[in-house]
Amino acid sequence: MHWFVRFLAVAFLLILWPFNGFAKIHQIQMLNSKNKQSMIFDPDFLEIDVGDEVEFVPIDKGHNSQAIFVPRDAERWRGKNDQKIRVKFIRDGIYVFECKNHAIMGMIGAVRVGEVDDQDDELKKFLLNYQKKLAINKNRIDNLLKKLSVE
Ligand SMILES: [Cu+2]
Repeated sequence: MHWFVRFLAVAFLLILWPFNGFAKIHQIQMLNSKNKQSMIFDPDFLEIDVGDEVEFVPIDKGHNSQAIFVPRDAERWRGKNDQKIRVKFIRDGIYVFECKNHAIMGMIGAVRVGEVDDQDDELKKFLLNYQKKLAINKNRIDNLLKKLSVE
């Protein structure tokens, strides 16, 4: 490659670097079952960078993804049943989501975006209240608290 073309290519990449040209797209599947667990997001927890996107993929029918706890001033999302939706996270913090049809069965997950304080009493309180409403799979909330390290 001519040196000047190479120079332009490198300069172009350096200019793009701080923007979201390199943001990743992650996937979370919505499943009826996996490893003897029923009605589950897979994975149910992700750590991503600010600017990344998460695509919720309805592998099985009868699920949706909707935000139920988001950082202050962050936008919520509400997917329809059987809808594949992609959410872009532009604000750091912890986001919790559920499938409305199987919330009572603990079909819930979380995304940690960017740098977050480990202690978040509001989030912990929210999840412990949520846990009380579950008919089964209460241990999923304990696992989520562990992954979020806010127990
Ligand atoms: Cu569901």
